[in-house]
Order: sequence, then C-alpha cells, then structure tokens
Amino acid sequence: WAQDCQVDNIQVMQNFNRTKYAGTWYAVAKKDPVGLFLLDNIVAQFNIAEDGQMTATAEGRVIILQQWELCAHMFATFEDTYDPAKFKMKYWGAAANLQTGYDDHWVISTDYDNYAVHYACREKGYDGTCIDSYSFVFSRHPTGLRPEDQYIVTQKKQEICLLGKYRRVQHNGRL
Ligand code: ODT
Repeated sequence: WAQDCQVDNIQVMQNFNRTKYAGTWYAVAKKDPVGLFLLDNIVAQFNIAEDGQMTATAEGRVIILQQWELCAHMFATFEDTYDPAKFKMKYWGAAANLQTGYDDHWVISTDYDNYAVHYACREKGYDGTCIDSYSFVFSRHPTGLRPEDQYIVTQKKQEICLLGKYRRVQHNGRL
C-alpha cells in the first residue's frame, strides 16, 4: 500500500458550509511554504457577505527583509471553484511591504465548532505531487485543539502527506 500524494486526489471537506465556517480561527499549527511568512500569533477571521462571497482578514507576526519583525494585517477575497471546499485566495497586506499573492485555499476537514485543517499547494511537480505547500491547523480556541480533535487532525495531516511537517504556532499575545 503506497500513499497517494497526488494533489489532484486530495480529499476535501464534503458539503462544505461557508456560513458555519465564518468567524474567528486561531492557527495552532502550520506547515510552512518555501519563503515562510506568517510566524506566530496568527488569527484569521472569515466573513460571508450577503451575496455569499467569502472574505477574510488575518493578523500574525511576520519577519520581513530577514530581520524586521512586525504585525501583519492581511486581507483576502476568495473565488469559488467547482468544489465548494476549494477556493482561490487573492491576498494582500495593509502595508505595501507585505506579501501579496494568489493561492489555492482548500478546506480539508472541519467540524466548524472546534477544528479546521487547511491546505494550499503553490507548485506541483511533474509527478503530480506538491513541491511547495503550506497548511494551517485552526482551532476555535486560542488554547489549542481539544484532545478529542487530535485524532482526526492527525489523520488529515497524513492524508495530505504532511504528517510530521508542522510546527506549533504560539499564541502569547505578542503582536
Ligand atoms: O505564511 C505563509 O508562509 C504563507 C501564507 C501566506 C498567506 C497569508 C494570507 C492571509 C490573508 C488573509 C486571509 C486570511 C485567511 C487565512 C486562512 C488561511 C491561511 C491562508
């Protein structure tokens, strides 16, 4: 049995409900992409407009230009795709020196009330696996995941072929 790490075969959340997903999420773990950006104290706030469009804001501590530590205020709009749990995320920063970009934004799994696993592949290799991904584990609770949510989160990390690649994201109020 070999694990299928093809990006196109990654299973995402079934019947994703963006309204239930709205609100505040605390990043408790992160798998960094190449050229990491958000370090810690990462909090995302998802909003659903009256027309159903999803937007988000995020804050987090970043280091720019190798040495400057600051609090990033970021904004994103999400474009829908054929799959309700797969979005394209256009993002930019409140300050001009912050990162801008256009990434995949996939919701792999969530119970809406406690945990969520997010995934983005920035670059696929010739074999169809991801060569530059990042992923957040979110919690509704700044203190972290509840013990009863750890099993499913670990299982999902494995399914997206990133088990063992996460670091813990601190929340110590230092922004
Ligand atoms: O931190 C990195 O190394 C890569 C991630 C950069 C994207 C951050 C853009 C945040 C824009 C505001 C959106 C908030 C929603 C965030 C949800 C998940 C994380 C992308």
